Amino acid sequence: MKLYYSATSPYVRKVNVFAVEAGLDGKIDNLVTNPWIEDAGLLADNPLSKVPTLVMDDGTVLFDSPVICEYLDSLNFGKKLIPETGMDRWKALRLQALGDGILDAAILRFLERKRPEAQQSKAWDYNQLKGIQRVLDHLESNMDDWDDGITIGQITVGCALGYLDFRFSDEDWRDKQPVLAKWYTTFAERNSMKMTQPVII
Ligand SMILES: N[C@@H](CCC(=O)N[C@@H](CS)C(=O)NCC(=O)O)C(=O)O
Repeated sequence: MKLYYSATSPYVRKVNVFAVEAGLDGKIDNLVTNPWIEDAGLLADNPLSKVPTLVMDDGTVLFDSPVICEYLDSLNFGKKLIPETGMDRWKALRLQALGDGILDAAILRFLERKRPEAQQSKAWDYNQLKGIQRVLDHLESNMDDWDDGITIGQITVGCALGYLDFRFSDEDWRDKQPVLAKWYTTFAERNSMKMTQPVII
């Protein structure tokens, strides 16, 4: 399998962490691309021109990290990372949605900061920040509801917190979320997280 890859994309990281946790380490070749600059190969495979985009061995293309992770879990012969039935499934998917929501807002903030300063909107940035803070507060108060093992939900939240540290290290979230911070310290020690640290190339 091939994965259109950017070393700073947290959604790509999510897929790569998921692959390692699913026992698929070494089964995916990362194909380095910059989705913000037209890449003919990526455009031909994904009209959205976004990473992650996965090309299966038979040439079938999948995109959007939740879809790619579903596929990877179908190849996972160990404990499923996306519970297949029951309330565990809905809780894991809901947690994934919260983690992806943090990422969507954080990416919007990052892109806003790249615009010429005169065009940046502080109010708009603040609105995204408030959304992230609301989700962090929610996570902090609801962690006793998390699955004991590892699921797509925890992987996504872990990658989201990693992205906040990577891009917004001046705004430490740990002060207000000590329980989440403690969880993340342990989670970040997993091999899958260490192997996929974001780097600016
Ligand atoms: N919902 C998508 C988000 C993917 C995404 O937004 N990726 C960014 C990089 S972090 C991208 O490729 N952006 C390029 C663009 O929007 O043109 C997922 O979960 O995979």
